[in-house]
Amino acid sequence: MTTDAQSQEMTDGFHLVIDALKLNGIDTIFGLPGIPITDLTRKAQAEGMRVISFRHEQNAGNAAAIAGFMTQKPGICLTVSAPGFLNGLTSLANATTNCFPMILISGSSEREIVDLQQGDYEEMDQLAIAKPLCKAAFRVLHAGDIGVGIARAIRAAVSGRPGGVYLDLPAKLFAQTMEAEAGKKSLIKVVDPAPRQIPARDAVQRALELLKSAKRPLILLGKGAAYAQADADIRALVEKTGIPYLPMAMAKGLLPDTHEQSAAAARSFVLPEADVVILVGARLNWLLSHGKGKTWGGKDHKDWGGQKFIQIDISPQEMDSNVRIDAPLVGDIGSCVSALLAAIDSTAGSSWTKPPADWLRAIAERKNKNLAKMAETLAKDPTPMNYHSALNVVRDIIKANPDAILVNEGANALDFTRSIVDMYKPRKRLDVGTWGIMGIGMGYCIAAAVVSGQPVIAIEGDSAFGFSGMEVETICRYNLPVCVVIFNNNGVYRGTDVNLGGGQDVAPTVFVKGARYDKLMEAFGGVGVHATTPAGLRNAMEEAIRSRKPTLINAVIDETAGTESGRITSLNPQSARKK
Ligand code: FYN
Ligand code: ADP
Repeated sequence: MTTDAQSQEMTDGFHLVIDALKLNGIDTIFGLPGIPITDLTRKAQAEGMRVISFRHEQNAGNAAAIAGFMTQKPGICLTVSAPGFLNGLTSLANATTNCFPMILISGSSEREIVDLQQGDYEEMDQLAIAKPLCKAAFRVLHAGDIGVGIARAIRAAVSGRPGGVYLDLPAKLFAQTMEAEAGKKSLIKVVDPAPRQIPARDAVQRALELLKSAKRPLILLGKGAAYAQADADIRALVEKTGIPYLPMAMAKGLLPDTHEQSAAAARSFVLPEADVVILVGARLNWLLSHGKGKTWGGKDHKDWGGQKFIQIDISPQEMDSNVRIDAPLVGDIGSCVSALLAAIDSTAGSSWTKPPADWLRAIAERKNKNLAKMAETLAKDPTPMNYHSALNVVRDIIKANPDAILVNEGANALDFTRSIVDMYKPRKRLDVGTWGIMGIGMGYCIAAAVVSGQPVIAIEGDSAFGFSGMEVETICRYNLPVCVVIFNNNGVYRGTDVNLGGGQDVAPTVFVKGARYDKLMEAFGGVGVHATTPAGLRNAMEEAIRSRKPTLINAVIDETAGTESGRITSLNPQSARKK
């Protein structure tokens, strides 16, 4: 067998993988070359695919996952065997947890040696390890099966509830040759990879009846609603019914955050007060206090608040996962929302009764109070700069550039940005998601810029940035319009902790004081800015958007600003002993 299929009539594993991806409209690979997939990255580029090469596989995987979220096509991450595969695995698990479609393709070592545990180069039973962390996992042993393998991976990633898929490609496969004609015939162009799932008529009716009985209804939009790209129908549902809505973090902008029906600024008021809640692509997990407890008006942390739920979700098993779902509406969000709209039209015509005025008034009061309080805080200009005065700038920049994509991670840097920076368009806010994961920053930025061509702004805690910081080289290499703003307060949460043991080492949460992250960007030819005032930050961000040059702004924040774990302090156990 030759290692390089020169003959016109022959093809090989390398080309079949590329042809199968291209046949299915996949034009980008996020990865990191090395044994045994180096030639695959080269040949993919030669065949016209965009190959974005990273410095660490986890970042490539995060890029693939968020590309999947943004496009509804599985994002592809390509890695080498064992260690490269493991580095990519965190992002595969994170994609699965967040319901983002991605395919992790890893090269692997010789099966017969791996299975006998004879000590191969990068020996590992990757398929077995990947299985519990993803939606599906496949291995292809014969070139003639590559078409089926990739078709199965695509379907598994995007159909039903989207998620991560692992595809194991042993080194020997790539060099396998077969006749080009037979190879071509073996490929599959997947027809209707994510079939619509129409909700049952009686389920729609049940949801409608429950909705009609509501006195204090609320719509909760989650990132599943953002993923579904049913923007117009979701907006119509909100506006036609007049029901106040609350966006989860990555659903911000599905309707503009400035929409008068947004109850985001009255969150802790509407959750316990609502009587009927429509969940649209949002799970009742920890981010929603599991649908019960004090957040929802219950007496203690396990007590049901009395809400009735209509849940729109593609996964039937999601229903009743935490509390009773009175009206499950199972199907894809586009189909469910349009069915609900049609049912509203046919039963109520133009006479749909809007929610009671006292409910809307109470929300408006609470919301306006919070907005006024926020406006007051944002107007202050303290020295040193703090989260609020810095984010006031970011808020203006996003308002002036609503197509820009905002990537956000950290603890306080995440929580303050979420509530201060309004989003105006769908799928423009990309953040730490279901796990609250740190490290998605630069991977998400790179994919967002590559996929959309729009400017990307990352608001990063200084700790969060560290997980993917080396990818600023990647950002420079591909000359991407990414502006990274690091809120630098010298440590995890803040920079003021002391060593309780009294030794020479700084406390575990403290970093080098006065670090100049901007120099990191300059090292690779990008623009670095050291900003200590809102005016300096504003100038630098405006220039970054205008020039589209890779930019990193080291925004120096008061090192005492910020609280431990941000707004989720309650999840962080503290020792009862004093020392
Ligand atoms: C929201 N709020 C606002 C606005 N938007 N006030 C004024 N103006 C605007 N635009 C108010 C809102 O009503 C809340 O006040 C408060 O701001 C916070 O809003 P938020 O963020 O929506 O609510 P909350 O309670 O923080 O949400 C809970 C949560 C969230 C769990 C969904 O904290 C979250 O998504 N956390 C993710 C944390 C994470 O993953 N961290 C990474 C790991 S950090 P009140 O209504 O007065 O309460 C590792 O340490
Ligand atoms: P959030 O964190 O914003 O609350 P989650 O990730 O918890 O959002 O929930 C997203 C939900 O959306 C998941 O339960 C998932 O099954 C569902 N989902 C994703 N895509 C679709 C779709 N196209 N149609 C219906 N449901 C979807």
